Amino acid sequence: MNFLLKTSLLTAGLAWFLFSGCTTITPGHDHHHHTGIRVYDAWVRAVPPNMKMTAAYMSLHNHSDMEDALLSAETPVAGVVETHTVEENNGVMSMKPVDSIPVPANGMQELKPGGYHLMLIQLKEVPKKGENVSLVLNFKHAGRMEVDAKVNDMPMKNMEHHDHGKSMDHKHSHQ
Ligand SMILES: [Cu+2]
Repeated sequence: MNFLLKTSLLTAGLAWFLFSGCTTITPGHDHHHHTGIRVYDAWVRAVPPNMKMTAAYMSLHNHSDMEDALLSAETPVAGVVETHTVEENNGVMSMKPVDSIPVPANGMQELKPGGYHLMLIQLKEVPKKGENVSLVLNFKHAGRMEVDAKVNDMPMKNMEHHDHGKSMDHKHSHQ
C-alpha cells in the first residue's frame, strides 16, 4: 500500500469517527458520583484493528457552584490521551488539542463527535465493541475520577432508541 493511499484511508477513518454519530440528548443511567461532577454515557469509538487511535466521549455534569475543567485523562489501553476539540477553518474541519475542557457551574459539557473529545493515541490494544475501557479523568476541582467507557460505534445515549431493529444503522455524516 503506498503512502498516499494509507494517508487517505487514515483521514477517512478519522473523519468517520469524528463526525458520524447522533447527538440526540436523552437522560443517561449509569453515573459516577464524586464531589460535584457526574459522568454519564461514557463511550469509546470502536475502530478497525489497524487503527492506532480512537476517541472517547461522555457527558460531564457539574452539580456544584464552581466551574470545573477536565484537565487530562489516562487509560491503560493508550500511551497518550489528549483533550481535543474540533474546529472549522475555511470550511475544513480539523481537530486540535486544548489545554482543558470547561465544565460550567451547575451545568454540563458534552464530549461528542464533532466537538470536544478525548483522543486516545498510541493504542496498546484495539478496544473491541462491547468491551469496557477504564478511563481516569483529572478535573481541576473534582480531582481524579475513574469511569468505565463502553466501546461502541455510536453514542451510548442512542442505544435505547436504536435497540428496536432497523434504525440501528442510522448515522449522520458531515463529510
Ligand atoms: Cu482528536
